[in-house]
Amino acid sequence: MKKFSKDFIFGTATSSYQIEGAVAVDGRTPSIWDTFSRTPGKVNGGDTGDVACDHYHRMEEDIEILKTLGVDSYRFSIAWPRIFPQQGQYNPEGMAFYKKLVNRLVEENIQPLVTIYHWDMPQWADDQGGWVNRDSVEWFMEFAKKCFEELDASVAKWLTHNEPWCAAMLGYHQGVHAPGHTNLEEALKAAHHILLSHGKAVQYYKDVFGGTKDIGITLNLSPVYAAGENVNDYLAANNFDGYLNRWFLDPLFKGQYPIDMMNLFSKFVHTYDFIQDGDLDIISTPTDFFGINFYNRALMEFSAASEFLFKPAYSDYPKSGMGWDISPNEFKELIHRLRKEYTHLPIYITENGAAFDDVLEADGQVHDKNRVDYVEKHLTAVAELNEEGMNIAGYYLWSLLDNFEWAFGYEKRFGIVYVDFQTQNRYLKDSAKRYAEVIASRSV
Ligand code: GBH
Repeated sequence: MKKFSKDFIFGTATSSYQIEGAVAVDGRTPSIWDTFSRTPGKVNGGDTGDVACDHYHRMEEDIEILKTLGVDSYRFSIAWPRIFPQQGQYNPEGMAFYKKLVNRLVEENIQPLVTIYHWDMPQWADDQGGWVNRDSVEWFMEFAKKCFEELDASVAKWLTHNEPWCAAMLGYHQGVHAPGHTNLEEALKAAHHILLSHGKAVQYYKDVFGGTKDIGITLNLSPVYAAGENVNDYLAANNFDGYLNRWFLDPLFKGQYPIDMMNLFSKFVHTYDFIQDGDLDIISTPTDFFGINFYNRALMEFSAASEFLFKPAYSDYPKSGMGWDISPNEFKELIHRLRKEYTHLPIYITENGAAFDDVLEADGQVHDKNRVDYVEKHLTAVAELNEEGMNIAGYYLWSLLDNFEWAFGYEKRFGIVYVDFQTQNRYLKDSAKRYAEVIASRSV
């Protein structure tokens, strides 16, 4: 049995577009995900976030579930097009929803961890180039400032961005997320402007706004391994590590982009002039903590045919329902590497969890033993890391509810609470009951 300290933060996480629904309510305008999901062929089954978990209308019920779980904290994000439905037009009605949410959480002694941006950029911003346009930094700042002004008093911690790699690379390079472009130069610009908007928001929060809460950013990180012992596979692994991890870690913590990757990408990029003097100083502005979303390790092999010489290799590891390797040991190696090469900041695991094919029984039970195992293994790893002095300050299970899993629609279920999307009834899965026990006993 592993023990957690009394200050360790147990939480669950969600994001606005994935759970809220109510996409045209109280002045909200479309986001890039409304547009993308309504474009035929982009999302599995043609699913959209139009209704999702209808959380916008069921906030109270969902807070009751958080109380049943006994979480210390709840992580959610703010829908930008509710706050600025049009450029320069602040919408207090949209903000009212989040004010109510943070106030209710505080009343229930649940600390709000607020993600400012979790991928739902307003369509009006995308119409002007989205994150590829450097003006996006100013658009984001206007949004972030309103969030600070209106919500800071009740918020426990701030995250500027969730997973810039996904927003930039999946959205602008691979085209599998909104806005669905396939252009590396655009993706690198998008990544740069997202990181720059992060640094500016941190500086503004601390120096101008005078905020006293902790503020940070969350990256999705996967430790990368070479499939074989040969030098080509090591090259592939290095390149994938650069593409996924170092392209974001290095500017944030070392104030520079990895030069090997700049070199590799340069075939597809006309100029790096979008990286202006002083930008990297802003991007590397110190934060108070570091957020990591961890799901899986990556195993790569050499591929002469692929643009960056890597491709995923066959792995005999057990898999989650996404086909991702279940790899708690490699999670520990990732944290060791971060401690050695990047940062001593407190680390929060801001997402960890797994999709599986859940079955809702006639009696309302969901026996998701595989998810219980997954969570126990990763929480055990967290506890072991803390025994080694790695300072993991908290853990947020992804996700509170089954929800809109981006390009996979509603087919993939990550929740510890089952959502019947026909009735919107919620059912605690076994994993939710187990998590409640872990939290109550502060041990796994
Ligand atoms: C998160 O993204 C999101 O923040 C969240 O909204 C989403 O619902 C949740 O996870 C579940 O998907 O190493 O080649 O196997 C997930 C980010 C990025 C994690 C890609 C898995 C696989 C890359 N994902 N990664 S690979």
